[in-house]
Amino acid sequence: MRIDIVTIFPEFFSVLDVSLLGRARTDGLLDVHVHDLRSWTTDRHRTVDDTPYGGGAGMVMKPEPWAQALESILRPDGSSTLVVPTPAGTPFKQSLARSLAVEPHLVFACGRYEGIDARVFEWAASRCSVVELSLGDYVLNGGEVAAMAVIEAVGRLVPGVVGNPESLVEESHEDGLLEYPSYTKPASWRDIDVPEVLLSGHHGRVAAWRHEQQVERTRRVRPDLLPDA
Ligand code: 6GU
Repeated sequence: MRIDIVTIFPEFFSVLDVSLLGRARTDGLLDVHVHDLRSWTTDRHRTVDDTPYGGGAGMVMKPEPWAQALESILRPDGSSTLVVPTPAGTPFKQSLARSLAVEPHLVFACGRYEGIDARVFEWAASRCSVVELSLGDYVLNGGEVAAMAVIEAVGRLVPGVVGNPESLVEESHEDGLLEYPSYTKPASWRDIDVPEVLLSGHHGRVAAWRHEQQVERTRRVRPDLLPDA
């Protein structure tokens, strides 16, 4: 999978060099390119923002540097997906991560300030798929940290990135429920014992207990997930 990221803070993305995703990049599974939006400006001050029409606080990102950037990055055959992290976007869920993971080319547009001139997405819609997504109901200063979260969630679903594909299926959200609690040795630690059933070696009873724990935990902390699960 090819991933391009456009940002005014390319240095944010140094974390993509480490851990599982860093390995996936050196293995050639993820081809990640980070671009500085300012390289598509033409004025002496490399201006990327301006005051909002209609007034109000904050600054808006100018459309032309974005159009120049996207014209040089989007594939001419329309096969690219433009991912725009914004608190005004559709909620990012595991299901959306799964659909993005099968795309050949993701382009992340990381906005700062009060966002990007809305005409950019209208203009881009005839050239690629556009997905505006939000991580949740809170506000970040810009799209960079959100893009990183999306790249990690999507990247680990690309075949070969996670060594044991079985570890992808028994996770929180994959079956619509939260994960069951996990334990390792020793069986008794600081007077707290691992639940007896996990020591029984009885696979059916272990599976039933884990499912029960998933349902109970989901009911307690995320009752909103139960109808779909
Ligand atoms: Cl995707 N972007 C920004 N800027 N803030 C957010 C967000 C995204 N998701 C939650 N808050």
